[in-house]
Amino acid sequence: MEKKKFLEELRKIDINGKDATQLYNEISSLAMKYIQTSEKPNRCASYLSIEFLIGRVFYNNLLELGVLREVSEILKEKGVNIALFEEIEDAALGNGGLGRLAACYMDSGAAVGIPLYGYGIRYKYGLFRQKFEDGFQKEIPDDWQRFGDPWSIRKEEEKQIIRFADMEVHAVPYDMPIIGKRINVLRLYQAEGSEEAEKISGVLYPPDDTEEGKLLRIRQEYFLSAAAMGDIVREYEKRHGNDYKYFAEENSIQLNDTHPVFAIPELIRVLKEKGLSYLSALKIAKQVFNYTNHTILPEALEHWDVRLLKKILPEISEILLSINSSARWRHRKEGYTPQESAATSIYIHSRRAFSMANTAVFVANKINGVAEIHSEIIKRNLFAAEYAHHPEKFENVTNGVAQRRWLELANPELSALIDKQIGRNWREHFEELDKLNAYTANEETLLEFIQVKGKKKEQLFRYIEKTEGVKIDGERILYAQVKRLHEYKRQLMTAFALLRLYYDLKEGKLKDFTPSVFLFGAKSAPSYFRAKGIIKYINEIIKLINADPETNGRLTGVFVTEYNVSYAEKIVAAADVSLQVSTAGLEASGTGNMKFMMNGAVTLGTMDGANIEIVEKAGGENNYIFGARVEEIEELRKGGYDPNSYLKEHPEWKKIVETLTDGTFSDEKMGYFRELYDSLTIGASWHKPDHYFIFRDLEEYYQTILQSNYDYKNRKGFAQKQFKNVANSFHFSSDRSIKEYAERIWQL
Ligand code: 26Q
Repeated sequence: MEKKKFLEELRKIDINGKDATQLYNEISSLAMKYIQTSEKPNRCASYLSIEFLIGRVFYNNLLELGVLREVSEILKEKGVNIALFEEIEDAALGNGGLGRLAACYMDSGAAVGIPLYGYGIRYKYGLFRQKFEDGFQKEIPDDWQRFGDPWSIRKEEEKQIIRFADMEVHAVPYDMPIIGKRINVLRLYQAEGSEEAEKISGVLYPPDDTEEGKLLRIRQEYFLSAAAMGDIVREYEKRHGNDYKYFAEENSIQLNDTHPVFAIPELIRVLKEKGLSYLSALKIAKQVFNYTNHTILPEALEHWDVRLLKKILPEISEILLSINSSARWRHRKEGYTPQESAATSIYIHSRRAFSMANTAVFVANKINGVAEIHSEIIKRNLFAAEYAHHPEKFENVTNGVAQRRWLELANPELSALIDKQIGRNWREHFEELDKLNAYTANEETLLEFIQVKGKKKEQLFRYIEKTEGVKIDGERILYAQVKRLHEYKRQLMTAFALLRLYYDLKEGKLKDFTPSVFLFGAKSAPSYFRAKGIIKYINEIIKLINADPETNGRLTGVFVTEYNVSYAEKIVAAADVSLQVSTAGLEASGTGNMKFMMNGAVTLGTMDGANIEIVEKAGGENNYIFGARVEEIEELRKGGYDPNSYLKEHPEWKKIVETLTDGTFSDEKMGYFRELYDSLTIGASWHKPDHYFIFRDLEEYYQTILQSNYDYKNRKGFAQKQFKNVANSFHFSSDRSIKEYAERIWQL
């Protein structure tokens, strides 16, 4: 980029009478004029994902272009604070970890110079925006394009036609440059051509409880898969015409979970259309595709009805049946037992449906989990049959996060402190962070660190005061649990612990309690009844606590509204304690945990997902681990777990849990709280009572919170734990992850 010219032109911009949106578009468009995407080499990797949770692009792009500081200064001269652009809302084309991971990987691919090309959907409406009304979550459509979309370029001439049995749809690419050592492209497709067509890129995760909803989901997944495959094949043909023998050599395609798995039968379909035999096409597919699993929860494993597929994608359905036959033939040849055959079956007779995970597992060259423990669990349980015959197909690539967004941008104050000790190289070479270990016992460094934390907390508290109307003052220890709302993440367990703190404080049982803030941030899927009940319950508890003058100043709860990437940037920088308390075995990795660690929060959590690696790197003495390990949970699941007898023996917790039904709190007769109570004590929706083992871990959780709270009294000692986490977070950079993908999976 010609930095100087850009800045010169920026100086000439007239700001008079322009609002934030206008200026945002003008400056962004100006920057875009200077951005030239890198040449695409013959061999590259494509990353297919139904979500890309990019968040705010403006600051990140200026940062990557190396002009953020200068732009800020020039605007200042004109009387504009660059923070003005915080008014521009995030593009939330994703809903959680998997989507944010895709965004961090795009960032890292460009940063380390790997040719990595993203393919996704340009949803008109991203993840809903959240409001609370009386503590109930309300959803508002996310019309992110009302601010314009200056960082994308519509590529009319590269549009394609996607064919369903009953309709044709135009897939129009919008290219977003991803800036780093290389400039890669994230290509998001918009569906056009008719009102029906437009629905396909209408919203992220449309409800799929009706047949119509399911068909729309299938259309979305196929739309993404077919557009991406069409693009990749067309690029290839520019070089080799109709000779496909180099296709596998030049392409590696990563399937981000099963949502883009239709890319497999689609590639086979296209290659057959070009004249290849089914078997040659399958052979190519087996070389180019790789599959990342992100969850073992049975309800999140996709199965598509053969009847629905036949209706709108008959050819794809036929090809899936062929792949199923190929798999059966191969499994017989390789001696899979009947049980193993059943477990790996692509077409599942009893359900009249295709298992998208098994399709991916059979075809993929490499299959990976997203943290060590998760990769072990998929080898041992979910994909054990395949692992028994093809251990060479399995890899682990522990997730990572982009330190440029999650440390440099989110926490310039801590970044400056790091720069002072070890220089500026860590932005591209995060392993250099290790050098901070020389300063973890340095008094002056720790005092500066404490100051930085204090400042970030102060900034966050003022922001919370403005946006949530909750006033927080004085020195506080900040506990944060921010992530999607799901029962397995156990926000409900934190709610119980928080309520217990409140009662114990009131009864004078907690001497020397360091004033604390418990911060929650989470969106619930609109149709997830129980998750919505948990949100309301937490909000009720917070209302009770914050209104009580007796505990005021010592305990505050806050549930931030509209938790998103930009809010996360503020929270991870400020938190002292990162709450990561999922039932062991169920959080595949977590990436929030890494963002907190990098910013110097200790992890208070279970031995699950990447928490295990965090503790391994930063030391058990610098984190707070509690609760049942995976092995114990697996034992408990086999039988012998009785939540009711636990409650009988622990009246202090029984009293807390019964606030769900004894009238302490009101859900306005909506039945949320009663249903939650039943789910814990009787069981519901095919689950046993307390399916996520809250009562197994609750008391230990509470004691661990108290321990951390007590340790914080020694502020310097606690700061040392926190700073050790920063110093040892280099493993969790997505630069490291993406290099592992490039070397071990894509062979780039
Ligand atoms: C499946 C079927 C039907 C409808 C929806 C879905 C569905 C949609 C989204 C299933 C799963 C997802 C998203 C999963 C996800 O975000 N998983 C998270 O991935 C992160 C990145 O690897 C991990 O860090 C988290 O542990 C994991 O929960």
